[in-house]
Amino acid sequence: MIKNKTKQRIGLSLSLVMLILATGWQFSSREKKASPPNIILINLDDLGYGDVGAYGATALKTPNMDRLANGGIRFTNGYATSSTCTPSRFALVTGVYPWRNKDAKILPGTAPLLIDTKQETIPRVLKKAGYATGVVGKWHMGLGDGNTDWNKEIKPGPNELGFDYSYIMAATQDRVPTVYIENNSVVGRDPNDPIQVSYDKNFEGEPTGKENPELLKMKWHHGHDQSIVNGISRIGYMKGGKKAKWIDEEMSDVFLTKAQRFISDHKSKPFFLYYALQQPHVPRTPNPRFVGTTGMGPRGDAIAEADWSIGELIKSLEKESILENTLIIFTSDNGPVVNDGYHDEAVEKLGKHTPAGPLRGGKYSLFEAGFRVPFVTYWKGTIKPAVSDAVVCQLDLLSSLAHLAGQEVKGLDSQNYLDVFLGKSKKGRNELILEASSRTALRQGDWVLIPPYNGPAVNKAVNIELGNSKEYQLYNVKTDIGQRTNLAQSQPEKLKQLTATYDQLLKGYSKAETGTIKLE
Ligand code: NG6
Ligand code: CA
Repeated sequence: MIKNKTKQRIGLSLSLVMLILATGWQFSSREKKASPPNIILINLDDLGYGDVGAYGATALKTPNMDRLANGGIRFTNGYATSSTCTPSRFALVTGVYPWRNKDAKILPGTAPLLIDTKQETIPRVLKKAGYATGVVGKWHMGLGDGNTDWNKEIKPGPNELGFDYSYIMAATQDRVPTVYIENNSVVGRDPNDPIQVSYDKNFEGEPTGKENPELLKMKWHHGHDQSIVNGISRIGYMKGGKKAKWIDEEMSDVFLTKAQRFISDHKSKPFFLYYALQQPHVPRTPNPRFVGTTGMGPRGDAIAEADWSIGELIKSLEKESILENTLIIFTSDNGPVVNDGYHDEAVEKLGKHTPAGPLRGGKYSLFEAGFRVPFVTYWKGTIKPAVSDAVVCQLDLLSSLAHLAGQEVKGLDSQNYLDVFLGKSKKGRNELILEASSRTALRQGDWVLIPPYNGPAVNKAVNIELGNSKEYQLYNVKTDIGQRTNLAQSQPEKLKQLTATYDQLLKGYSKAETGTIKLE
């Protein structure tokens, strides 16, 4: 009897425990589903459409970029909004077309913050959804109010735009100040060795690349002949901050470590990490571990280094068991350039490699290679591997990611294409305005219209066709990806149609308030 009762009791409590466990499990799995994924936005600097194995590169190996591209959706028509950095990044972060902001041009290191602190941004909208937000790497969207004292708090910056954490370089690797800035403050600043920065004139007694070529380990080709840091002359003048100056060859590891730290610090709640690698922008300074590994000189070696870093980042996610709960977006801010101002053997050792792949032009250009870039979405276990020909643009990440996190955004150029980014639809953008140094072009369907522009056909210093012509240019980029045949003469109806759309779009925009869109 007693035995039986005990048995019954044990049975009862066992089933209770199981019930609790079961409902508890159900609850937590439901919770898991309801909570949006981590998001990592990997943005390279000047990586070309043809620089990645999965996009056709054979002379250069990019196994980790390929892992993302082949295990996720590889977009063949993925665009940055612009063929240079600042406007491209401005549009990415704000969801506003860069040509609407007259200041969205390649910025010096002393430029004030380009984005209004009341502006909607990806980190801000994700923060509203409970995300921890961080940026590590290249910033190049201005900092401070224009009168920055680099020895004090540098405000406003990323932390005033919705990023909880920031570890950045102010502008580019080839521009002063050559220091890291963590949460608005120069890392390693020293009151006894204050930092001074100028883009107008040199500080007395400081050597420059122009006057002291004997101090250089990498010679400048055009521009880049001002202050010398680590044997490399830069754009702009800088004095002081000896302890704070970065060592170029360590930069990739520094950014990777900060990115990994951010991930491990925030693994238990959804996080958004904007990981903005500096490669393969000039000066190309791969760590000695990568020097000579590609046979292509520093440009190839820097890409190999970036690829390795991406692999390490994926490993961190695996180690924390969060890879399957993380959406990774991999892309580049603009197209490729081989010689961008230093003698670094990029031209001599290029061999058969084609950084732009089949596309015409490159960085700075209104032709496709300026802004059509590697573009991949990867989410292990959720996104089915595929190749998508849908037209997608970085401009639309803000709305799409907001949607993913259950947020709505209004009044921006950014549109919601989440289904396309997740591979549920192949219906991308029908119309997209593209920008190159304040000139604009239209992509509509399979067609590209480039209106007439004055200016040189080729930028001789970098050896890139800019897309300028006295004539209208019309290309079918589906049948003629290399933009070899201008159909403006032979397809007058198409030309008329695209010109009308282009005029209408731009007219619509000029009526709207230009520049920033303020939040209520
Ligand atoms: C150009 C620089 C180039 C690069 C570019 C910005 C010269 C001659 N050229 O002005 O080297 O720094 O600006 O690149 O100075 S971007 O990827 O940040 O847009
Ligand atoms: Ca760039």
